[in-house]
Order: sequence, then structure tokens, then C-alpha cells
Amino acid sequence: MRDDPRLPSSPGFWRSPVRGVRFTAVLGLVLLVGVTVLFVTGLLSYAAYNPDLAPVNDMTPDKGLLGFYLFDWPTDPHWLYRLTQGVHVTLGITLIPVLLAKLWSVIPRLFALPPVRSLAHGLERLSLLLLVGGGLFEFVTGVLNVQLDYVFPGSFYTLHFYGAWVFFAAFAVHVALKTPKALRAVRNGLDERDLPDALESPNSAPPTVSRRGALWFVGGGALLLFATTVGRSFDGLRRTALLAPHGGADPGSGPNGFQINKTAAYAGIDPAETGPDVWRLVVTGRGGTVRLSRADLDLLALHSSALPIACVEGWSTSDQWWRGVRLRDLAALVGHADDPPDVLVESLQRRGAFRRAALRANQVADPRSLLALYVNGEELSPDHGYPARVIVPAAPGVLNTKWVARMTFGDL
Ligand SMILES: Nc1nc2c(c(=O)[nH]1)N[C@H]1C(S)=C(S)[C@@H](COP(=O)(O)O)O[C@H]1N2
Ligand SMILES: [Mo]
Repeated sequence: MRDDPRLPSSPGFWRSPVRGVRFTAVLGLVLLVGVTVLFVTGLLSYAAYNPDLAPVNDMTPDKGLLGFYLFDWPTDPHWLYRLTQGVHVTLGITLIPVLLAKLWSVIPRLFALPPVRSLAHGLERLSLLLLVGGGLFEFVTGVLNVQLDYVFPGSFYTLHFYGAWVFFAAFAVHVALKTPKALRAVRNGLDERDLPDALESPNSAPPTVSRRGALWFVGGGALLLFATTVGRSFDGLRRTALLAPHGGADPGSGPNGFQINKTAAYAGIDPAETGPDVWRLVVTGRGGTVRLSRADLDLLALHSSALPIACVEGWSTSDQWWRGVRLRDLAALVGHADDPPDVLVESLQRRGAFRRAALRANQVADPRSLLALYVNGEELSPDHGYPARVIVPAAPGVLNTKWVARMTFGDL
């Protein structure tokens, strides 16, 4: 039965002459580097949310030991998150053809009989289940989140974070077991017909493409995805990002003409609530509470900083020219003059995960961190957060709360 070529358990069933140890090894080595970068930049993205700071930022409560590595996310360089998250999302999308080709190349193994030859073999197969399942899960959840705009509201972080650890644990086992062989294979030191579990078909069909051609095909696919994705992170190239989600708000042109995540209408901001007679910013600290109108804010010392918006979805803008009140000056107004503490920022928005965010003391203290009133020389547009929004260097977009109504310093 093992050799009945009508059954997928027979090596003769799989007839592509492209399959072989070398083909698999090249793809595997690309993934070794690529997936490691994805894992590291993903963990950095999680750290950038400041999940240890306050429950409102903690997108994965009960992370337990998996949060062991968290550190104070810095404010320098100011494009840090733009870089790490741009790499994470762009590389993740680019690697899709490589992942699929790698899985395709080893499919015969999935059906090989007997399913378990020894304890060690059984354990290896179990790790493969986690590897393949975890890998597909990470790529699928990541792509869905980026392309479909939060299909798992609130739970994406939890799913993607736990999935990453499962995937990477299995990946590390797999790498330890396979890398020596993969390296030998690409250096040509391996004749796979000598191996007990060769990938090469004993019954191969006439070739329609060479192995090298097949690798070029995979690489070309990856390059095409890269070319139609990378523009998300560069203003001038935005229109080349054919794979970026379309149909969202058109930012138009002019000073406020840069990417909009959620519009004021989507967030349920009623223009009547932001008018000069109604809107007040309520700032609280150990020294008490002050209520400021937009005109009051204009009378405080205004400062400028050039900072980008960089979203977890991988897109970012170039630096915009923001003008507003320094967060540390607002802290000083309510009794935190020398040593600004953490702050909880709350929006007028009533529903949605991003209506509140906590910032760490180092972010409050940075002189470039603003409660912005203007951008590129003009009043903030409603969609960019009028009457006031937070902007902090190097932070993920979600920490840059729009339509701010309340700020509470200290005691988070
Ligand atoms: N109140 C509120 N603030 C918010 C959001 C939101 O949904 N509600 N989205 C955040 C996210 S995820 C990003 S990326 C930035 C986008 O800012 P922009 O729309 O001005 O580009 O705003 C942030 N501030
Ligand atoms: Mo975002």
C-alpha cells in the first residue's frame, strides 16, 4: 500500500520534479532569517504599546511570563516605530509566497507512513503541527488585521501575541533540527537520494520549469508583493501600495492631507461637542484639576515638533509639523512641575478600544511630545483630532489619541 502511487502516502504520488532537499533548503533558510526578524519586530511592537503601564494599554491581559522582556519604549529616534512596524508588516506580506512554496515543497512528508516511526520522530511531527498551524495562523491573522481593518476588534493582539510564541517555539525546534542539513544541501554536499525521507519524487513527471526557475518564480512573487506594499510607509509612494486597503477616508490635499485612520464620523464625534463654547479639556494631577477651553490652550506656550504617525497596520506618514502645548507643561499646570509622571489620556469618543491610552513618564517628559492643536500650519481637521490630539515621538499611532477630552497625570 505504501507504494501504491494512487495514494498520497506513496512517494510516487507526488510527481513534481521541482521538489527536492535543495529547493526546500533555500526557502527554509530565507524563512529562518525572515521569520526571526518578524518575531523580533513583533515583540518590539508589543513593547511599544507600554502594556505594563496601565490596563487600558494591555491588549493581552494575563500575558504572564511571556511579557518578561518588556522595557520602557524610548522616544528616540523619533521614527523608531515607523521603522520596526513598517519592517514587520512589509516583510510579513513579502514572505507569503516563500511560506506557501516552503509548505508546498514538503507536502509529501505530511502524508508519509507510518505517521510515527519513533518517539523522536513523533515529537518532531508534533512540533511540525505547531509550526505549520502556528505559522499559517500568524500570517492569516496579521494579513486580516492589516487588510481588513481590525476584523478581531480587541482580540487581535491577544491572538497574534500568543500565536507568535507558539509558532516561534516550534520554529526554534525546527531550526535546530534542520539547519545543518539545509546548509549542507545548499552547499551541494548532500545527495538526497541517500536520505531515508527524500523529497525528490522517485516517479517524477517531465519538468515544465527548472528548480532555479521555480525559485525565481517564488522570488518574483515576493518581490511583487513587496513592491505593492512598501509604499504604505512613504508619502510619495502611497499610490503604489496597491495592496493597502482602499475605500477609507480620502485625506484630500493641503496641510491636513495625510493618512486618516478613523474619521470623526466613524468615532461618533458630534461637531457640536467640539465647538468653542462646549469643548473643555479637563486636566487632573496631584495639584488639582483645571478646565481649559481651546482659547485658553492657545494662550499657553506653543511649541512645534516634526513627527510621523506610524500605525500598527504598517503604514506611516512622513514627519508632519505639529504645533501645540507640551505634555510636560500640562503636567506642570496640575502640580507635576519637575518630574512629570505617567498620564491617562481620554477622548471624547465613547466607544472603541482606542478611545483611551496611557503614556509613560519618559514620553510625557520629552519636549517634542505635544497636545497638538495645529498641523502643518493649519488647525487640526476634525478627522485628525480637532480640537486637540496627542502626538508622541517613536510611539505607535494608537497612543496618539485624537479628540482629547481629559488627561489624568500620575497614579495610574
Ligand atoms: N480617539 C481616538 N484616537 C485615535 C484613534 C481612534 O480610533 N480613536 N486611532 C489611533 C490610531 S490606531 C492611529 S494609527 C492614529 C491615526 O491618526 P490619524 O488618523 O490622524 O492619521 O490615531 C490614533 N488615535
Ligand atoms: Mo493605528
